[in-house]
Amino acid sequence: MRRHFLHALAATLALCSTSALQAHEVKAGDIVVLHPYALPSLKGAPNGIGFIDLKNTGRQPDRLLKAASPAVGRVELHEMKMQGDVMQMRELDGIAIAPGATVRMAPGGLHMMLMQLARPLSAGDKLPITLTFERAGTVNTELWVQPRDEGAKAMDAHHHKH
Ligand SMILES: [Cu+2]
Repeated sequence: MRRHFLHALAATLALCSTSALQAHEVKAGDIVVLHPYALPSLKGAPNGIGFIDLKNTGRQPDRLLKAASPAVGRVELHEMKMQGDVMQMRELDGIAIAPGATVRMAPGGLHMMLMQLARPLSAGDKLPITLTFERAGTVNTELWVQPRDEGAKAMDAHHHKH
């Protein structure tokens, strides 16, 4: 029994250190930017795709106005939605974050389109990115390039272990 317990503990510790390595966060005023990441780019693809979660810990609504990175031509805020049977992507002029709310970007939903990559994105790369909020101002962070599964695992570990 004791042996099993130790195994479980070791597994938990391994998960936690994994999430610490793969998830990071940064604060701008009342906004917490959680685990910014990007997917490795597909071979020959001109564009990449990145994700962040935005938590508003304040009492005022805020809005992500734009994102920019020196590593790409420009960053667009996009939303994917099913229109009937067709998945459609449209550019947003901002993303509202209500007080107390967490806005999650994810494959198939809100995302940042990294247009005109200077070079392909490979797992392990870190892409500097600057986010500008209406109230919280500007904050710099990095998109960590990792395959989708690792990103999801890191998020699960983060959300379930704390
Ligand atoms: Cu897009």
